Amino acid sequence: MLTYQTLPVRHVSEFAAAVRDGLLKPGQRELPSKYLYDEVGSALFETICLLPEYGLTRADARLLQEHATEIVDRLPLPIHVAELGSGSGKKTRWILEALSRRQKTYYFPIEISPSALAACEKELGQIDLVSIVGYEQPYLEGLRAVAQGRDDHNHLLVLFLGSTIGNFDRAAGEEFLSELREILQTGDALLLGTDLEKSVEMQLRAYDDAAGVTAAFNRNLLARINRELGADFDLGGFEHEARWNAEERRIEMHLRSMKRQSVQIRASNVRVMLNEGETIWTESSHKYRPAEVVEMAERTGFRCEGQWIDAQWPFAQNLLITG
Ligand code: AVJ
Repeated sequence: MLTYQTLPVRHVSEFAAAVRDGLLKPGQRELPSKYLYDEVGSALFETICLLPEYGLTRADARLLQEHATEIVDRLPLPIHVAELGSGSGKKTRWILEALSRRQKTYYFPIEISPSALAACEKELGQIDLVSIVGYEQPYLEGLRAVAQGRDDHNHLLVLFLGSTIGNFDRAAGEEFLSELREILQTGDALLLGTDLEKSVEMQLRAYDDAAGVTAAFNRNLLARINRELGADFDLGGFEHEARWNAEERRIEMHLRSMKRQSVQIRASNVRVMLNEGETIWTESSHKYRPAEVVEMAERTGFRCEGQWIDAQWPFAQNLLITG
């Protein structure tokens, strides 16, 4: 059974203001990456996960499939499971099945996209001994609601998979972990998926695939702004670019304006002039070193209880326990 704890519909104005601020930013213009994931963007991302160049999701799933029992064996029981960004829920199955062999399990996917929540229910709704309650909220708000609703003898396992943390820059990622820690109690756990550094060629190909799916995913952000904010971006006037920022150790996605052009965004009440060659920065994917994750955990009130690294695609599952 799935019940939605629905918030009032977020206003168009929040999106319009974020687009306005990002496009008017002096120096590098940018758009917040969270807006890449509308219904079309989420479907394109699901397709990215199938691409041979993008090994991240398969590595994430493989680690969970191979080590679910071992991971679950290190958890205090009974335990409820909350997931930040349920996605389609496919990878989560391995953890929920392993847990449900030991206990009746409650699973709380927290996700702002109603379509992703629905997909998750469809994927995971029929596992015996698992009850699903979806929270249609931002991550930490949803997690607070889950934490408040539990009784004291139940621990909480938070899943933050797929290297979603990589969207944050390092300082913000650490701040996020600290805030998350504050919501948890001693002995609660966080299973954190982190994509690891690999060869620059491999990383660039993962974000600039031959079939152009990632390019479509990136351009869809402009299409979405056109659709929802009454803008007139000429999508053909922008080129997808994946860039390795060696100093920050992250892949950046940009949209490069191929010509000098002006764009009007009606709901943002703004017109911007883009120079030929100028870019709009749309997403960052930070890459980590295994030891760095352990240190980050320790600085934010966790200890790393286990780290599993995929042999084919450098990616780590990190089991962090609150101290
Ligand atoms: C969903 C944020 C983990 O950074 O690899 C994939 C998003 N963007 N290809 C990532 C993404 C372009 C993905 N995350």
